[in-house]
Amino acid sequence: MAFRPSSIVILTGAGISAESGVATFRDKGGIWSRVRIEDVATPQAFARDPDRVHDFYNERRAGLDSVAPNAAHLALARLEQEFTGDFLLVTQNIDDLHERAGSRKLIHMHGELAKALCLHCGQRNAWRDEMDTLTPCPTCSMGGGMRPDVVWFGEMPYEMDRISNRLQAADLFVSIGTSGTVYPAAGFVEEARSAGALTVELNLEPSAGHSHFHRSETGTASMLVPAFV
Ligand code: BJW
Repeated sequence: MAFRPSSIVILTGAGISAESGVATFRDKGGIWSRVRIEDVATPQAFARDPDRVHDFYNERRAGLDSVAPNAAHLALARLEQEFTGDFLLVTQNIDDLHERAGSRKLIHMHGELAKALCLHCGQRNAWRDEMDTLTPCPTCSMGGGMRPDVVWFGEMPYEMDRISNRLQAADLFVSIGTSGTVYPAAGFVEEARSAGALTVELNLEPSAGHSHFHRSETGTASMLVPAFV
């Protein structure tokens, strides 16, 4: 008899956007081979040299204008529309390609490039322009507190309670295009599996946690994801 899930959680990582032209982190030539995590992706780096961190994110934010969703993003948006059970897409990516493909039931657990967070008033605002240390907050007008609304190492990823609840209830968990090296996302497969979900990985190569998956398929996201959906 065919397996008919009633609650699906999908986790995506940088690999799903690679064929759209967005750089991954840990592949050959990836972002972490060009810049050091300690220089751009920790709260300490931002405190030490905010201009350096702003430059890094300004460049990546500007890059969003020249990329578009690929067949894998579009297939997940179609799955969300056509699936009648509970559906949640959790992405580690800070690009907006899932939204541009049509996904709506989506959590950006590592934040969003197209949002700014004010450290003075705590307000999040949509943000497409450059940002620097003097940029005033559109809400409280204070300067010196604006930062990209992204989750750096040592910071708590967003909406962990909601994600955990959905992992506990899921009967299908699918991980797409992630190396499985960054926690807590890397632990989702074990959480879903121990709660009874069928777990599937779709990635260019077996991830660090591939042995935790019931099924692991290797190939490009643009080939594997539409076929899987
Ligand atoms: C394809 C493909 C194609 C290619 N088709 N596939 C020891 C010391 C210090 C900290 C820790 C520690 N041990 C654990 C930690 C915690 C730490 C962590 O996990 N560190 C590890 C590195 C060890 N985690 C954290 O700090 C997190 N917070 C946390 O744990 O909070 C708890 C807490 C906080 C405070 C108090 C108490 C508790 C936060 C993690 C934040 C991660 N942030 C980043 C940057 C975000 C902003 C930005 O983008 O700049 O998020 S790092 C970076 O890695 C980014 C990504 O979302 C994340 C995951 O990367 P991803 O998506 O997997 O990309 P890659 O490049 O690694 O993999 C791509 C994959 O795709 C590859 O496998 C390819 O093969 C594949 N691929 N092309 C299909 N076409």
